[in-house]
Amino acid sequence: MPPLHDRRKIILASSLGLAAAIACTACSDRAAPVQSEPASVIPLVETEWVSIAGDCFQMGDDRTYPEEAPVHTACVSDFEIGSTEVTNAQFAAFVLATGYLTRAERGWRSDEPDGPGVDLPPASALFTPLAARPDTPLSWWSLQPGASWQAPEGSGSETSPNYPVIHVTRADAEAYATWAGGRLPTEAEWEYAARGGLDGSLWSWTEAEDRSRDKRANVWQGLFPIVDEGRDGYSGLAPVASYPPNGYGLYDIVGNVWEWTATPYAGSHDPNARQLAGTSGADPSRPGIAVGTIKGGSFLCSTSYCVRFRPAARQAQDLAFGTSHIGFRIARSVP
Ligand SMILES: [Ca+2]
Ligand SMILES: [Ca+2]
Repeated sequence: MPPLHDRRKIILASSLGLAAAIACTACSDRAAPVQSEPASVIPLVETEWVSIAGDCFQMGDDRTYPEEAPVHTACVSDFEIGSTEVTNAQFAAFVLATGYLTRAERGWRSDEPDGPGVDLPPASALFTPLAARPDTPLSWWSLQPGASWQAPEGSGSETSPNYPVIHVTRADAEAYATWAGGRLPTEAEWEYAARGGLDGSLWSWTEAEDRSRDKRANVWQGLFPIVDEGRDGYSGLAPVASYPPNGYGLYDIVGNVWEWTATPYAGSHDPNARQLAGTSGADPSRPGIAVGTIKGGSFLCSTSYCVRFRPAARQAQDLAFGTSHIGFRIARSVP
């Protein structure tokens, strides 16, 4: 079988139609971006599954942030996981088949369970570098009306088929996963897969490879959150599989977009924290908010602010909202 990069050049009639469909949902009367893109970025719509042999491993990290500790033994069964983050083209196939509307497209009513408790119009959280927002020096996140997976920066903005889908909640991701014949990975499955066979490593690559980090993952270079120098080739999102895979053949397992897992967030790996988290999750800094665990960091991760583009890194995310730097990949169990 040819490598993924070559297989992505295969123009499938179905993917071309879906790519054109998603392009048109975002740009209405403008030309579909896929029509002018080279064949190398024509997306595959089907999931490229990677088989992971189950094992026990050392999960977590005691060398970095406290929420990643303590290192402990975790075990996973055999499973399969998508080689890339779910793309807009893949998500478009789901939407076309089911008519699904994401939470960002629906907004919230104040009386809906598990919501923010107030009426909110369709919107999603959008990052804007401070250099572009001198009027709001203390915040680089805002709730952008009209922002969704189809219009990532708000009404009228455009996206591309081969970019990771963003502005999705965990429930949105779970709906896609179920339709695609899978589920979200657990945090343990995700972390084991992200390590790529490098048990105990700080990175999803070797220490030697870390010397060429700018070629390994899409993160932020420069002073966060002012200016992203883009020395890794991209300021902001990158098309999936733009960087080398890890040892298990997984692309962008760190960087590009954070990825939802099925695991409720706990403040650390301490058993007491896990028990406190229950099924709704618990973030000690925001008690009472239902939170899930996201993994892998994003294009916003920077050594000057947040070194979370590592397998052990983890973060809480409000289940009610997506953002412009969170996507997901799917997994499935092996019978
Ligand atoms: Ca980058
Ligand atoms: Ca990622």
